Amino acid sequence: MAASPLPRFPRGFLWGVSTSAHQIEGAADERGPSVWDAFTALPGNVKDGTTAAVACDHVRRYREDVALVRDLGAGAYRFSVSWPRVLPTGSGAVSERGLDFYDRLVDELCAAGVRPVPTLFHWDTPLAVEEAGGWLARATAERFAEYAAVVAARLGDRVTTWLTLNEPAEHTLLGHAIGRHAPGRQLLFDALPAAHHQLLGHGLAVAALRAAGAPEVGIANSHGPTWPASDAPEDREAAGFYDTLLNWLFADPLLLGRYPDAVAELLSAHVPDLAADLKVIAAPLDRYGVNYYQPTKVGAPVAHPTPVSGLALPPRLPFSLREITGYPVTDFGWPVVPEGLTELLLTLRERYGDRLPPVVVTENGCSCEELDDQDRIAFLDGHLRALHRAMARGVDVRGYFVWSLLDNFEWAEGYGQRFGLVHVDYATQHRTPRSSYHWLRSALANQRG
Ligand code: GBH
Repeated sequence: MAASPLPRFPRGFLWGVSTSAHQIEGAADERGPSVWDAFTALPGNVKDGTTAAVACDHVRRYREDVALVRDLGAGAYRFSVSWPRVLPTGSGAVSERGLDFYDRLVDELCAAGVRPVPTLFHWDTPLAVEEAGGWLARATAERFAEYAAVVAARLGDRVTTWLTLNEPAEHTLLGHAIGRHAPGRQLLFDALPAAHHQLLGHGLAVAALRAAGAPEVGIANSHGPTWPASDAPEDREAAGFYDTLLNWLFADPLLLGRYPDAVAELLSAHVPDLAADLKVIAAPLDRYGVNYYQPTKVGAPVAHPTPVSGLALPPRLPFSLREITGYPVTDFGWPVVPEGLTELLLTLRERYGDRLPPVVVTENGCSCEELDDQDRIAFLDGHLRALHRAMARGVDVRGYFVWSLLDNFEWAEGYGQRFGLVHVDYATQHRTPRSSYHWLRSALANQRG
């Protein structure tokens, strides 16, 4: 148990927990297929050979899950809407059954006094949209905005806070550049149009949400400090380039209305009118969501890259990942570096100044299997203190969401990594709150007291 109580966060600070549709919902036969259904069907793509066909059976058990959020004392619940559950082929015919599910979920949350915070896209592109080119095709951005309008028309009377995309950086890198995630493309730098079209889809969706009267709109981007492997110029240069791809490729267009130079050059060959698109992409936002897990150490390319934190990058890239040592690691092998969150938030504030909207940490958490998960308590305690330090130094942060409420389908890791405050026994679907759940509940009660 953490020794001293957490520092006090401002009144009105939004405390929440996060999940995503594909990772918890199950009921795959009640929606259209997504790229993840196709990807998990191929042997070798998911470590334990599992799929998310049932996952946490959340579509049937959502009432129990909302009760867990309520009893935790959280003020908000971030979930994602499955595009193929609402539009089985991505556009055209709406599934009333699918929309009804989110309608009931939102009602249940409101009745429990929990603010619903939907994310419109957490990586589960409808298969039909993928077959028409997926995020490599410009038309997907338009289909996405139409889908956003459908969801907003149904839920907009009760939802105040919307997020468009989850981590377009990871979806580009893992899904389109190196093929570790669905849709499994290995395009390296030719994946950049997928980044641009996600951003364009975001901008068009913001317009659709505004037209539907949405009061608060944001995005959830993955961020982490990039640490150069050494002071040698070649390591610094490699780290700077990686930093651009992970952190600034997505944030600069959103917040400054331009791409970093290195990226603009690579993209201009693929995009007819970059300047016009950037105007759409840079639509003002009310919240800037930050998903933080860890810093990354990066150096010059090496002949034989070794996997770091379970991630192996192909050899032809102009940088290589290096092991961060000297910190505790999670079950996943990721280093636990709370001060990286302070550093990151200060960097965002410095880079964007007043153009940075109020920040919400939309994901932070760790993989830890034990029911008495003291390591997760230490992780959350450390990161909340680090967050508070950034706030004390002037970063405007309005909320913090733990990833995740429940153990769930952890993408290419299958069910092997467990991020839940609540343990899920997949054989029985029994939910058991871990020690961290009880710890967080009393920390939140203290904040209110
Ligand atoms: C999030 O992605 C996702 O939004 C969520 O769905 C997922 O379940 C959760 O995190 C846990 O994984 O660069 O070698 O140091 C997080 C993206 C990608 C962040 C890998 C940490 C570490 C690998 N993560 N990265 S490395």
